[in-house]
Amino acid sequence: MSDKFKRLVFGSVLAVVAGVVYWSLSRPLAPTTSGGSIVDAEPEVPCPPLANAEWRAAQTIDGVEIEADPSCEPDNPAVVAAVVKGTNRAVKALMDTRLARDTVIKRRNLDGDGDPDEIEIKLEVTELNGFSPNIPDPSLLFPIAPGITPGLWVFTPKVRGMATTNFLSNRPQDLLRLPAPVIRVEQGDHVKITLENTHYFPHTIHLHGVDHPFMLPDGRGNDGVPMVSEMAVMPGGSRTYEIRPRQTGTFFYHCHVQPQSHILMGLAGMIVVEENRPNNWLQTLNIGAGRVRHRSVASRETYDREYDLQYQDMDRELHALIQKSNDIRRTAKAMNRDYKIAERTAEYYLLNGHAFPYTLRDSLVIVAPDEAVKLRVINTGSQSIFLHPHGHKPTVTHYDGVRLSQPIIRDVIEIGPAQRAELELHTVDDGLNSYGPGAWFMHDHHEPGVTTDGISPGGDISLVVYESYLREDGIPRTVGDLTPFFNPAYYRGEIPVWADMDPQLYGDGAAPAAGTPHSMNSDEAR
Ligand SMILES: [Cu+2]
Repeated sequence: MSDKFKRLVFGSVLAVVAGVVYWSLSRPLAPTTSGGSIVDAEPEVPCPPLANAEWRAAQTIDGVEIEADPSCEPDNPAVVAAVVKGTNRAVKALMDTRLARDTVIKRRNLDGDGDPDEIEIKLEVTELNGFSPNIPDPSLLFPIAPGITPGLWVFTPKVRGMATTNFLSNRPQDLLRLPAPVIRVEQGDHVKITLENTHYFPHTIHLHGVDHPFMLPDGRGNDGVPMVSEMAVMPGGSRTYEIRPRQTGTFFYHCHVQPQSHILMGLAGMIVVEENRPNNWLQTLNIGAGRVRHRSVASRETYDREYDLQYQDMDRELHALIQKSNDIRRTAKAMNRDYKIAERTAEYYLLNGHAFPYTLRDSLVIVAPDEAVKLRVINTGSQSIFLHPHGHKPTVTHYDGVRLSQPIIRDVIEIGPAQRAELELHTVDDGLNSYGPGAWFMHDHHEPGVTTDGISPGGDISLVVYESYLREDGIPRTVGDLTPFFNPAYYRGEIPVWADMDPQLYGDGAAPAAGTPHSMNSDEAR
């Protein structure tokens, strides 16, 4: 290659790079509906067009069978495949994810039954909606509802590459979200869970309800309680917790450093110990909880579908503390000395990391008639929930991972902080288990739980929705239009309720601006 040609190529590359840099710096960061940018679009559409619509279909990736998920925001099936096979084995699927090569390592089959029993899991700590004085908006913007962005800490799977969706966006990539991933292991597995502390505060992992030794044979602490079993994992440090669980069930993992703030900030997730079965390749992580798309052998023996449901409540005041300063000494003081948890009031109520209406995108319980559906429910908040699925009376089979000697059938199930309930939802239309197909509300009957900062409908509202009541985009087919709630202005209290049903009676006197959503029944009123 001649020198002149090299200079020409180099000059052209330089010009293109300079052009891209100039374009990106001068370009206004226009709001978009997904993968978006600095500020939220308002109003939004209920289900932004899915870039990867094929993610919804049942499929087989790298030999891993993945169930269909017709919801608006299904999980990336390549992530499911990678965590089923192990990120050290699923080389092909791994390329379509941002998981690290060592996020879920699966090694030897110890009991000779066709599945790996040595499992290593690596978790990090991610701050969402954090703040830096150098940037006008939160970094890793994760709205829990339209326009609502409390500061959060969450256990996330170890990832590779950028934390954002792309270099123009401040939206986190899909694996970095609330809640912490559901962990699934098999009874008797040799499990190592490593916390790599990628955060500026000390943290630990306590495995609540899961059978684990207090100390490991080499003297390392294993209970996750700082100053008692071990010292906390400092920023940049790591610790490996080891379990060989003898009992099955639905359990809880959480940080035990300053738990009154760290658990509530989001460092809390579900861990499930599944029954040992031959060829039982488990979906080791369920990102964002919700539908389990590769279920255990035991689940497939008994149930038609399975969902993981994590409820939590949040005090706006606590979550704002990490958005006020970039000085970790000030933040530590504000959070651990000045904040009075006994005066706490929760304004936000979440199911699987989102409040209504975002729960409609990824946290519906989608069913069909005459099915048995397994629901694993955990409450990682600080108030009891009183879970009520309209149109159904589920059977409670387990509390805190222990099977009840006598199952209980109820239509309101109380679940206190840290407690777990396992439910069977039978969709047989017999007037007891189910009243028949529909798009049935499912919510916390403790009334604040259906609000977001006092505004209804919000909170942890979701639906038990039969497939025949689902639109093509995965949003429930309802009598009224739910679009008005996909708008930050609604949760700022700027939109009068019922105004479109009768603008004279309920409007604020101003003619609605073109394109402004008003109420549930906008189509009927016109
Ligand atoms: Cu912590």
